[in-house]
Amino acid sequence: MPAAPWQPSALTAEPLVQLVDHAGQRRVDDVSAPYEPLARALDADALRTFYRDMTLTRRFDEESTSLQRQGELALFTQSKGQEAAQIGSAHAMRPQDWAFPAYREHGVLLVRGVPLRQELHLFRGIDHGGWDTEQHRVHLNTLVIGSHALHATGYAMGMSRDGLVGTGDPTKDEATVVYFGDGATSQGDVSEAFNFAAVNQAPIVFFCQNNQWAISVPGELQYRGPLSRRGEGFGVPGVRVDGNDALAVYAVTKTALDKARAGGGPTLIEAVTFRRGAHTTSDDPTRYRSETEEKYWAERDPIDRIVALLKAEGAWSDSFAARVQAEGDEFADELRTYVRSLGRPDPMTMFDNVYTTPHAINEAEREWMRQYDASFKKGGSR
Ligand SMILES: Cc1ncc(C[n+]2csc(CCOP(=O)(O)OP(=O)(O)O)c2C)c(N)n1
Repeated sequence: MPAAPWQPSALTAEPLVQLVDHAGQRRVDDVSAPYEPLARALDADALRTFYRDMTLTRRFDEESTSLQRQGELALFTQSKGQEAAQIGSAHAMRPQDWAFPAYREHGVLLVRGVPLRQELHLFRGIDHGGWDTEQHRVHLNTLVIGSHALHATGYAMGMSRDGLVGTGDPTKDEATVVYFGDGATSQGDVSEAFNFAAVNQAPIVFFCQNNQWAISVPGELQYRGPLSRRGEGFGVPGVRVDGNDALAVYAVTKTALDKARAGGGPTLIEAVTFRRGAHTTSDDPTRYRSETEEKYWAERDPIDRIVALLKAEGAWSDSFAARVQAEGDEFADELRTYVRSLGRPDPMTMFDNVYTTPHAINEAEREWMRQYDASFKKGGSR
């Protein structure tokens, strides 16, 4: 008997908001209808900006991966395939909102104006990124899976206590978006965050990019019920959206953020997407996933989809594509030059900026490290 055709596990019968199909055609059904007007309100310029941002994010992936292969970075986490989820959701934010990323939200950082080259400090082992979090309203990356869901919830609760929620003034009301993966939902921290957020009606959007793999662990070994319903028992309503459809992601996130800022409490968004690259540059996905699966998702690539939409709607031109390409080339050149100029940091800098005021343990550790380092220099073996 021939084997049953491969089926993506994330594509269950669970309702999914989709406004543009993978051939770039607009569509609407009962589930997506409430979101359709928000996507229709995006004009051709806005859609071209989505394309530009997604393309630059992918370029960042490609260049950073090459830099890692050349020994300029210790590690890199690609966002290839997840650009629509990131660009669509980040464009739904207002300037005063806050984002709490995990470690592959390069597209979110780009939209928020964080210089992406600065994110590479982390992957080179220089510092934790070190961008001005207040200026961009983007927290530093978090590599401890799921922990930042609690930090973001606490931050959102602070927004409520500071009287920045439900005032009715769109320039004042604030909300928080926290990004995490499907694997993070298995962490207790994420469940605790759901509970705190619901009980306190915190202005927060939990944005889960279900890219179908937690390193080598597939969805079917991570959860039995749909992730979009994971918050319901805590009192956090959920929405499942096609994470490769930037328009649907934008509309769903904007709806959830507007509700949060107005005092309507948290929402969980499950953006169904696919990590097209490796988990990190240390991983080899060919060891655990099939070519059939990769091909299926390559045909649903988010950038190809928005190109098809722009072409179908007469919003595409070769000169526009060339401009974005030139911008990408310049960005990539600048990124390479910058990373190579960073050199190696003095190991002692790891003790700087740990505490705002002098701290006895920090000072003792600094002194131990200084002596340890000096011991190598004496023997001349370092
Ligand atoms: C608390 C904790 N446990 C384990 C790890 C090791 N780890 C790093 S990434 C990862 C998988 C995360 O998968 P997911 O949340 O789906 O995010 P993705 O990397 O797919 O975006 C794990 C288990 C970690 N960093 N932190």
